[in-house]
Amino acid sequence: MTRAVTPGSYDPVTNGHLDIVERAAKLFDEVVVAVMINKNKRTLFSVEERMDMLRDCTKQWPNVRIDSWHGLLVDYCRENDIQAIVKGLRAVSDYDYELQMAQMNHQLTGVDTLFMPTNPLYSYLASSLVKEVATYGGDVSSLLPPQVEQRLQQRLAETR
Ligand code: COD
Repeated sequence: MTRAVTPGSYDPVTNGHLDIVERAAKLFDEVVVAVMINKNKRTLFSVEERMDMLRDCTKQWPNVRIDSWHGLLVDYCRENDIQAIVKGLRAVSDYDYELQMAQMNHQLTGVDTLFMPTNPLYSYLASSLVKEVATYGGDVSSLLPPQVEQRLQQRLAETR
């Protein structure tokens, strides 16, 4: 069985993330979307909330499942028999850091990283930008699934 992971913070999941997950799900028998827990990073949504949204947005793909992990991604891959890490590349600016991580991860355990060019529709899209635009009342409805946008607007209203 071929198995890949698409790791990220997913705070919250965007249409850019989902495009990569959908395409990965066509290439691998199973794709695990792993919410990576970084205690030093402040997030708008809890891990459970981010996983909930991901479950809801990926339920149409039967070979996709959602998980979370605290620690090194390579350890997650080893423990879960995952052969590949799939990452979306938006721009050259992503490449330097992603290449460095891919090489480090390969050096640590031999796991390979596959880069997928982003769909040009989403090449400017990042969770952090979506949150910033939404905070100041900008329209983000085309960037997120509707149920995620609703939860984002709710959360921002609670924190105002
Ligand atoms: N189009 C296409 N792909 C996209 C888009 C978009 N618009 N937006 C995001 N993506 C993809 C990218 O591949 C990105 O890497 C991934 O989705 C996740 O994005 P985010 O923003 O949710 O998550 P990040 O960038 O905060 O995630 C970084 C990781 C958590 C993956 C990374 O830090 C990690 O692997 N940490 C685990 C600890 C570890 O092993 N550290 C050592 C690394 S060598």
